[in-house]
Parts: sequence; structure tokens; C-alpha cells
Amino acid sequence: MRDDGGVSTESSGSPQSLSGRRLFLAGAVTGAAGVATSQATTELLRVETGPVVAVGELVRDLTPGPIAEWLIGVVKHADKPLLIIGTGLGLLVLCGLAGTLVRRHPLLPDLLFLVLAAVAGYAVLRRSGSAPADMLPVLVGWITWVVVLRLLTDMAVRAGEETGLDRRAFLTRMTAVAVGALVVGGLSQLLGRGRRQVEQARRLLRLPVKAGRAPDGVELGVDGVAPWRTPNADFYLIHTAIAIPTVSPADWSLRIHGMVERELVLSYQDLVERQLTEDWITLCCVSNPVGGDLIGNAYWSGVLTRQLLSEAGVKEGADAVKQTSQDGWTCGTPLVAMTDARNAMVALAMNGEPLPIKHGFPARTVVPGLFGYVSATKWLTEWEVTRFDKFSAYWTERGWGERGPVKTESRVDVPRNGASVPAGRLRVGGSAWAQQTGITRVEFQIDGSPWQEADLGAVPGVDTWVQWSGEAEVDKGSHQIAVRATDKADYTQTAVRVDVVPDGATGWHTVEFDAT
Ligand SMILES: Nc1nc2c(c(=O)[nH]1)N[C@H]1C(S)=C(S)[C@@H](COP(=O)(O)O)O[C@H]1N2
Ligand SMILES: [Mo]
Repeated sequence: MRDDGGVSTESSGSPQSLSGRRLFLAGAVTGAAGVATSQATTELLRVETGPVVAVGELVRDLTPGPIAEWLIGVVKHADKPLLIIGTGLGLLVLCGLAGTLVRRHPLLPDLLFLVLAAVAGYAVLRRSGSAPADMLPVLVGWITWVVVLRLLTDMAVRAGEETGLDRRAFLTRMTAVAVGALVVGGLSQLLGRGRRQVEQARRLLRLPVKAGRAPDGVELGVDGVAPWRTPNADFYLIHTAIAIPTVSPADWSLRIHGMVERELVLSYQDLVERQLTEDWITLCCVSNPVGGDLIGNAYWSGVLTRQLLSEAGVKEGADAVKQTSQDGWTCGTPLVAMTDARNAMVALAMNGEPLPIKHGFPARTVVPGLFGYVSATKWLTEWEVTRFDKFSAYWTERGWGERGPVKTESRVDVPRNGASVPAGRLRVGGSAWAQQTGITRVEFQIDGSPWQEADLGAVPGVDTWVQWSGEAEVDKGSHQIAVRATDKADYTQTAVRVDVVPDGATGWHTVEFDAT
């Protein structure tokens, strides 16, 4: 409705009087600023894939196959940089358009930014293994957009008055934001260099490990039950670190000291050259509520902790190992669990791959039978052999139990809570675990009728969870199913509900569902 020339002769000061070109520019510069802060957040938090790359991937996946092939044929190996550049340019154009929308309504650009941020958020969350925290860069970028465009268009509104000073001020501010975006963008590239080098080093590693073949019969084939082997990308994540440590194998070492005959400092190579032990171990979190999913089962490869501790020579009187990670997190592990016959290890690989960075690359501890918070140190750097009465650790200082043995537990995966199922014969199933003890029996109960014995899947030993399944006959209406496990020490779970604090939840997992 207005000229695009920037020369307005009337109603100066109203957004309607603004030059569309100037607003477009303001929008585009704002777009760049948001990308820069978002990218900086990505690097600061060491989020694996920031919104920029995630959106690039989304664009790639939405491009129809023949067009993508034709494009790749034209640009050859430049396809990835071009994809990112093309996506970036497209984004700047959209942000420029957002700038021009100020003339229609001051909130319209915010709305368009919200849509763009939602697409970016979707692009990030659709990647397997993404965590809610990966949304932070998107949020920071969105806030930048909203704030910077206000700053610039407020000036543009006044520059619309065509007073020489305000016009200059507008240009100055535009330049400042553009330079700021370049500097922040450049700095985040620098910040990301270390992370990219570690990712590269991880990719190039060839460890003498196997992915492990799941034993026959571990899966009972009930649709909807968690797979017996948890893929790395789906494995639950718990850590206090905000920025995930990135340590290259070349810089990694484990120092073993304290109540030992010989202090040891082991390099990554020292570990790789030792005999690697491989085993199926189910890891779970003390914060896992009854029925929760903070548990996973993987094939781990690493060096036995008892071998390393015997090389160091543990002194009489020690009963604990205080473990420290690169990010300063600590835990206290009962010495016995790291020296007895179980396969406690310094793990280098998970399901046949070098540990994912989020799961502790280059090396972490895994101790069967203990909750993660007292044992499973990621980004491991140090073991101090000591006594429990001489130290405290991160979670014990916050009121959690000192030793953290896992509890015998079971879970219903099918049906899900609130599910609606066809009346009649129904397959039910889930998992049960009691690492270091083993499960002998799982029973389920429908609507308070007598307990029925479930079928159990195969297991390679006592350190993994076991699948259970069963069949039930249900009429139309609402129902309830409960599950309980019995372990090899002849303990059967009771109905008493215990909260996760201080040493792990227990109680029958009970699920409500409808049959129709
Ligand atoms: N460095 C470090 N290691 C850590 C933690 C942590 O906060 N920092 N959390 C522990 C807890 S509470 C659990 S349950 C396990 C989770 O391991 P995962 O993220 O690989 O599943 O890691 C343990 N190791
Ligand atoms: Mo945990």
C-alpha cells in the first residue's frame, strides 16, 4: 500500500509510512542475529545437532527424491554446504518478510517467527536421541528475533520520519546487529571446533568390539513392549552437566590413586590394548518411578574394574571408590562391587559402537547391580580408593542413599496406561529386573482376580532385564492390570509403594485401560 522507496511524505512515524525495503533488511538482519545466538547456544551447550543443521536435514528429507538427485548431480559433493546455505538464505528471506509485516500489525512478525521456531523445534525433536534441552538453542534464537526486530523497527519507525539523525541511527544499529551476528556466529564456529574434532575422532575409532547378538528367545514378540536391547539413540540420559564434556581419546586418562599400592595413570590406548570384556548389562536410574522408562539394556565392552584395581593393589581397610568425571561430578561406589566376580567395567563401547558422547565418551563405568548414580560415571577421569566415612559425593550430599543397590522391579508396557483395547483375548507384557540377583517369576493380576504366571523371555545371565508376557480375557469396560516379580533370592515385590527418594522406587506397577 506504500511506496518501497523509503521516502514518505505523510503520517510520518507510523509503521504504515515505512520503507518496505528497509523493513525487509531489518527482518533479514534480525534473522541472521537469531541464527547466530542460536548457533552459539548450540555450541556452548554442546548440543549435537543445532537447529541450523536440523532444519537443513528436514529440508533435505522433504525434498522430493528426483529433485534431490538432480540437485546432487548438479552440485556434486557441495550438496551439504549448499543445503545449509540454501536453507539459511530461505530463512533470511522469510525473516525479511517478517520485517515487512510490521506495517500490517506489530505482532505479525512475532507470529511468523513463532512458526519458524516451531518448525526448527520440530526439526530438532524429530531426530532420534534428541532431548528436551536441545530446544534451548531454538528458544534463544526465537527470543533474539523478537527482541532485535523490535529494536530495529522501532528505529525504522523513527527513521521513517526521515530526519537525518534517526536515519543514521537506524543504519548504525543495523550495522551493529549485523556485525554482532557475524562475530557471535564466528565465535560459535570456533567454540564448535573442539567438539567437532572429538566427534571426528570418535567416528574414526575402530575398536576391537562386537555389537553382540541378542540371545535367542529374549524377545517375546508382544507389540509395544520395550525392545530387549535398547538402541543407543533411545537409551535414557541422565547427567548434571549442562555442557556435555567433549574429551578426545588422545587427551583422556584415568588416574587411580588413594588407598592403593601403586598409583596408576591409564591412557585410552592402555585400555584398548588390555583384554576387553563384553557383556549384556541393564542400567537403571534411582529416579526411575514405578513404571518409568529410566532404564535400558545394552551390550557393553570394556576393561574389568577388578583387573585395574588389582593392578593398582587395593590397601587393607578401603571400602569405596570415589569416582570423578571430567565435569566434576562424583559418586561413591562400594569397592566390593568393583572387585568381586561381576563384570563391572570401564566401558569403551555400547552396542558395538564407541560410547556416544552423551553416554560418557571416551570411557565410563558400568557396574551391574547398582543404580547409575553410585556407579555409572560418564566422562570418567579419576578413581580414589578410599572409605565411605571419609567423603561424600554429588547425590549423597543431596540426601540420596550411600550404596544404591538396584531393587527388584517389574513394569507393564502393554497395555499402556489409558489405552483402549478390543474386548476379548488380550496379550499383555513388559519387563522385570533384579540385576545381580535375577528374576525367577513374574505374575500379573487383572482387576484383583488371582495372580497369573507370565511367560518369561530368555536371558544371558542375572544382569539384564527379562521380558514377560501373558494372555487375559477382558470384558467391555474399564480394567486394571498389576505386575509383580519374584527374584532368585525368593523375594516377591509387595504392593507397598515406595518413592524414588532416597534409594529407589518399589511397588506393583498398575495400569488402567479400557476394553471396547
Ligand atoms: N559424569 C556424570 N556421570 C553420570 C551422571 C552424571 O550426572 N554425571 N549421572 C549418573 C546417573 S544418575 C545415571 S542414572 C547414569 C545414566 O547414564 P546414561 O545417561 O548413559 O543412561 O549415569 C550416571 N553417570
Ligand atoms: Mo540416575
